[in-house]
Amino acid sequence: MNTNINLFSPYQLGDLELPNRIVMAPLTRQRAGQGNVPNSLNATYYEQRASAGLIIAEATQVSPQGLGYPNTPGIHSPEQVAGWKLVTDAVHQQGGKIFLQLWHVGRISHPDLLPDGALPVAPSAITPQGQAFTFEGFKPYVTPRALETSEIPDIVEQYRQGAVNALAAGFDGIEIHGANGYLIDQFLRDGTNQRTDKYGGSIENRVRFLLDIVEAVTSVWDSKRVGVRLSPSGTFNDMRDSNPLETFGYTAQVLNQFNLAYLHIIESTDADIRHGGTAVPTDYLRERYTGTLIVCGGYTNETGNAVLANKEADLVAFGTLFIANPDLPRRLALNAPLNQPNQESFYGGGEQGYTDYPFWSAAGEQVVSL
Ligand code: 8OZ
Repeated sequence: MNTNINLFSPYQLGDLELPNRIVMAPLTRQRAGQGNVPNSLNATYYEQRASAGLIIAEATQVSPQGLGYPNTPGIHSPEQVAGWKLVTDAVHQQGGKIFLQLWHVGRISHPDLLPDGALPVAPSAITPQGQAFTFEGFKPYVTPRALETSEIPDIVEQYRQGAVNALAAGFDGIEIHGANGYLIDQFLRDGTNQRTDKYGGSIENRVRFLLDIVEAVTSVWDSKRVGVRLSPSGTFNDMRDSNPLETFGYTAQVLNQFNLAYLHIIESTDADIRHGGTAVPTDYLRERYTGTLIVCGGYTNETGNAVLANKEADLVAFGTLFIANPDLPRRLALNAPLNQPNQESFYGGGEQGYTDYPFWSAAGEQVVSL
C-alpha cells in the first residue's frame, strides 16, 4: 500500500520533519560578496525558497585552496560564518530547513584563483580537458599537483573545520559534495586517481578519502544530519571510470554503515551518454543503499510524483525549476504555470535573475516579495 506517496507527502529525515519531499538542489550562483562572504541578497534568495522540504545550499569551499570559480561562498573565515548566519536565520524564520554543501574543487581550479598562484591539487597529476572560469574569463586547465599522502589529513581537516563552521552558522546539516568531478569524485574514479598509496588502486582505496571525510564530519555532527552527493553517471569536468557500476555500487554500500541523513544521486543525463558515460541506474544504487535516497535529474511534477510512488526514491531534488520558481512547492501542488529560467543570469550578477522571479498568484499580479 502507500502508493499515494507523492511530492507533497511529509518525510521524516532522521529527527527532522520535512513538510514535503521537494528538495532544493545545491546550485552554484556566484553571488557571494568580497572575501567569498554570503550577504543579505543571498539570504533573501534562500528565504524566498524556504517552502522547500529541504534546501541544500550551494557548493561552498572549505578552504581557499578549494576555490574553483569567482564569487562562490566559503565556510572557512569568521566573516563567511557570519554571512551564512544571515541566510540560515532568514530560512528558519520562514520555517525552512537548510543544509550546507561542503566543497573542494581539487583540479577544477587555476593558479589565478589560488593563494600565491599555487597549482591546484588532485589525487594524480592529470590535466582536465576544458577551461577554468577565472577572474579574467576562461583559461585552459593546468596540470594539477598530486597530493602527497602526508597532505591528505590536512584536507580532511579542512572538511572537519568546515563542518564545525557550518554548525556555528546555524545550518540544520551538511552535505558532502562527492559529485561532478570535484576533489572527492577525483579520488573515487580511476580516470583521475592513479595513486599507488592507500588512497588509490582498488575501489576500497579510492573510497578512503570520502570515508575519512565522513568520519571527520560525523565527529562534529550527528550522522543523521550529514548527507553525501554522488554523480555515478556523470562526465562533467572530464570525468571517467573504467567500472562505474563497481565504483559506485561499492561506494553506496559502504556508506550504509554511517547511518547518514541521505545519499543524493545526480542521475544520468543525455549529455553524459553523448560523452561516453555509463549510466548507473538508480534502482541499482537503491538495492545497495538502505537509507534515504534523494534523486536529482530533470524531474517534473509528474515524474517526481511517479518516482516517489514507485519507491525508487524518498525525496526529489529540483535545480533549475527552483532558480526560476521561489514558490515551487506551491506551484507544483496547484499545478500552476512555472516561470522559465533565464540561463544568462545563472552565474554571477545581482538580484536580476536571482531574487526577482515572481511568486505565483492566481490573479496574475507579479509578486516578488514574500
Ligand atoms: C556549475 C558551475 C559551477 C559549479 C557542481 C558546484 O557542478 C558545481 C558547479 C556547477 O556541482
